[in-house]
Amino acid sequence: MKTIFSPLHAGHSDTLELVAGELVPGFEKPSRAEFIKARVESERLGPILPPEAHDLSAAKRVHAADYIDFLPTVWSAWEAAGHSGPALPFVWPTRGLRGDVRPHATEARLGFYSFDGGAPFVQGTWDAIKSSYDVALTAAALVNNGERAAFALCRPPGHHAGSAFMGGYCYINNAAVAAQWFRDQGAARVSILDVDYHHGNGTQEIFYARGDVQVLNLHCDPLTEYPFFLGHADERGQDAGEGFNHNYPMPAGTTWERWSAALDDACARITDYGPDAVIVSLGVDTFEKDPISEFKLKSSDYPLIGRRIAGLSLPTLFVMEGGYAVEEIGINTVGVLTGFEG
Ligand code: SP5
Ligand code: ZN
Repeated sequence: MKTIFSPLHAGHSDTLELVAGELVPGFEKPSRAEFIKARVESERLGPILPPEAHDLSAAKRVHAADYIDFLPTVWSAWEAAGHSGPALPFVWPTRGLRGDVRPHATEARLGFYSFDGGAPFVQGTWDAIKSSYDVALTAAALVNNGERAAFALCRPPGHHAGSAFMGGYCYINNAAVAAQWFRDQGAARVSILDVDYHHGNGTQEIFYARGDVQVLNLHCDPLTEYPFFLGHADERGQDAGEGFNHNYPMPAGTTWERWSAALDDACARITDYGPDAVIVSLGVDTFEKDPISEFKLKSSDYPLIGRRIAGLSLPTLFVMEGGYAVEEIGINTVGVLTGFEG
């Protein structure tokens, strides 16, 4: 399997996030991608290739144009406003406030285009976002051109980003962009299987009223876990999308036995749906040693995930999402991919 990777991810570094009342170094850090790349090399998964540059038209097929146009402007506007540390929002247009008037101040626009304070900007952030998008589209093209599978080693991740909001370390929803791109290349139906520990709220929001992209999410119950405000089992899609969204919320402490039963059910639904391609939002923060998560999957479980997905016998694009146990992130991620290859 080919891997697409860009070194430009590394400019998105030295971020901060608010955890339990304290600003702490961001869990979503450059070493994540470097450990995965090193494991792709040591396991000889296949060639590692650079992305091709794309314009932003594919991003604007799933995101609002004004949102996408805002992203490259953030850092320079933040600096011009006299700040030097990471750009983070602190105020949001929640219920009872005006969400229809776009403010001028950058700190307010950050809140306008986000659902949390978990998507910081530093100097290299836009170039990293853009490279991650290019990585996803370049890997998607490999699959569209007949490869059985490809690995988009995206950083930053994407599945929390919705049509007009960032959050949870995510800015452009790489998996959603790729799904729409497959549709635009002629695929009739596409499935997105999100195995990240956190609910992929952005992906769900983007496709919620559509029947041409099936979305399946395995995650920790939002009653107790981030992103808290979406991801319940009764969210099944609406209008033309009714019945095409499937959530599998599971409790903290979930191990392979329960998690793999959900995976089996999701895979059976994919087979019933009959897509032309499947996109795996590949987070490995389900790992027992993940520093921000509460599931208990073991490194030996990850190849079994890949094996089960291979059993779908569908063209498959793996898109990197979360996973914060950096020492094992390469082992677990590449474990899925080598398990897929059998
Ligand atoms: C892509 C992805 O996995 N995004 C996850 C964003 C999670 N943001 C909330 C982090 C909360 C961290 N809580 C730390 C608890 C430490 N015990
Ligand atoms: Zn996650």
